[in-house]
Amino acid sequence: MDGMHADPFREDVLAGLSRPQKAIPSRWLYDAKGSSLFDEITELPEYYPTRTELSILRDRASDMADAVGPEAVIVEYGAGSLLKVRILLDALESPGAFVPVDISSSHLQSAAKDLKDDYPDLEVRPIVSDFMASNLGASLPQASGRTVGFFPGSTIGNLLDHEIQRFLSNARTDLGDDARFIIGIDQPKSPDILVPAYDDAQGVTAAFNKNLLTRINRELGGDFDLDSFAHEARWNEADSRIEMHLISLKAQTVSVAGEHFEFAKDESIHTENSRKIGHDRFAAMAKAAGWALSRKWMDADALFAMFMMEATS
Ligand code: AVI
Repeated sequence: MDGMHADPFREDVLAGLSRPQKAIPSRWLYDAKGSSLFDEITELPEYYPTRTELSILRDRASDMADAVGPEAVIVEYGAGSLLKVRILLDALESPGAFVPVDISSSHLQSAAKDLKDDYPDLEVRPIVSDFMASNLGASLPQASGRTVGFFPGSTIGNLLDHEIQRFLSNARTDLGDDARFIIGIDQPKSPDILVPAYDDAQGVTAAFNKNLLTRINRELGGDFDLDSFAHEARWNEADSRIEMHLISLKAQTVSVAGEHFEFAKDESIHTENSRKIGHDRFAAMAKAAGWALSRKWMDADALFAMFMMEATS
């Protein structure tokens, strides 16, 4: 065992391909190519979540701002382009500070600088951190307003149950007793809408999923033949989630980092869960972590929800 050279990607892939149901955590989908394919996904006609959440924000930002109150400190988890938070910031009464938290330092610094250029009077204090590993309490600026978490994008749906509980509990501790939290969550709906959203006609989501195999080939010396695997989006009704799989089109052996893995024809690698969490389920998760749901904003078709939580004592 060579602890000095631990490579979490290698470990996750080798362990994941050794399971009876082969599975690789979805965070590894996001190398540079995967991140740009995801940006393309958000513009697809079938992928409704991004544009629906933006429309909810635009329509309801002043209501959200009233619920937040003046001089608030906004803490955005897993901050990306910072496009969505601008809509909230524009509606807030004299926001106290903005704290974007993201694992990618270069991305975070440039997005924070662009934001600062447009909001010269706002204190912007980026924190480079995995939002899951957060212990941000001491780093947060003091202001006379509330501390408010902001987590748009339904990224919470890509986490496992225990990860959601850990994330919400950490946020409750970090944000403090008078905190609020605004979170965007995709809602359960017909598979006739869900499946095409994750298996679009142009094949962008298929390319996003298969890019994981390209990444394994490049970074871990794998020999996956991309034409021997197909993308599949599967609705799992019992767990209220879309699953992405890569299906082996034939019986084959693949090697990765010198290890060999057998695939039967039609056997899959499970690469992502995207859970659709409705009101009651999310209220129970929030309650277990010290939060109460206090508001909900949805689009007219109830495709997507933004919830507000309040810290409970
Ligand atoms: C980032 N996340 C919220 C996306 C989702 O919808 O679960 C990732 C994604 N996977 C396929 N398409 C989009």
